[in-house]
Amino acid sequence: ASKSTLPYHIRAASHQHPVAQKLFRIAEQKKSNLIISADFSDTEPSGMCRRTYLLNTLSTHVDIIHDFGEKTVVGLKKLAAKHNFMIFEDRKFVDIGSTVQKQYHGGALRISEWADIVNVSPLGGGGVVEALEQIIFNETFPYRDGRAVLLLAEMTTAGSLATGQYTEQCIDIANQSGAVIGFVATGALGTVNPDLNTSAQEDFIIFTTGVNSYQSGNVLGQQYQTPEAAVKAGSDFIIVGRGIYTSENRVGTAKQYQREGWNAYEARIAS
Ligand code: 6AU
Repeated sequence: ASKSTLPYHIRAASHQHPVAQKLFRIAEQKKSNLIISADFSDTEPSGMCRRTYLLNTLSTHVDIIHDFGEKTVVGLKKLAAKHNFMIFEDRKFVDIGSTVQKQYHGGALRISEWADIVNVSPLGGGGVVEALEQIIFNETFPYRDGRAVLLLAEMTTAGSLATGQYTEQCIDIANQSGAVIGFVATGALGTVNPDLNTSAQEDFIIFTTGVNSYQSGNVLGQQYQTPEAAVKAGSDFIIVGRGIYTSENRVGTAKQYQREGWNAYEARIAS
């Protein structure tokens, strides 16, 4: 599978989607392709984002926040603006389009108001992406250029059914969409032209979970690879959860992942 050896700033300049451009720009500014998966269940977890200069994007699961409300929304948006990071709500929309529209826009979690990026499990086909696009590209929607979608093309869990033809069809769905900027996948999916030099060529971005420097798996089936292995395999942004937030020294550990991810990226673009 091919992977991009182009630097983020070139990809930022040639990408057509403003969310992708911003992701790449933040990466260059902070020298960080690290996404921290903040799987916390409180609105104010202690010390969550104290060193946000390390962070490209914050990945959230707001449906596990027991005191979710106005304070969470305002706090998240404020933090993201102040410290220049993006917010990826890892909601994994999987239902029929009409239900997903209600889950995304309005509802209890008001995801469309604050999440720059959301992801979709297109088990029911491409209609779910169309459903999100009807909201995002609606003339009355105030965040039109600031919202993007990822497709969950693979999963990191043992025995995942998202393989082979399923993954291929995710690529087809993405190619027909204006809102999809990339995939959650364990590595390159063969979608990136390594010699990308025309803005007409879609540059899908690979977001990789299951990243941990010290563990290879855990009891619930999660399977890990190191930041270096992930980036070498074509990951553009690494998503790290427990590897960072269960560490006694979260800031030091986040810094270490940031360095490992960035060094691997530099090695890849030099190759
Ligand atoms: O580093 P961890 O294992 O503590 O956390 C990984 C994070 C969790 C998962 O819900 C999420 O990544 N995830 C995803 C996403 C982001 O879509 C896909 C997947 O295949 N595996 C996975 O772990 O928040």
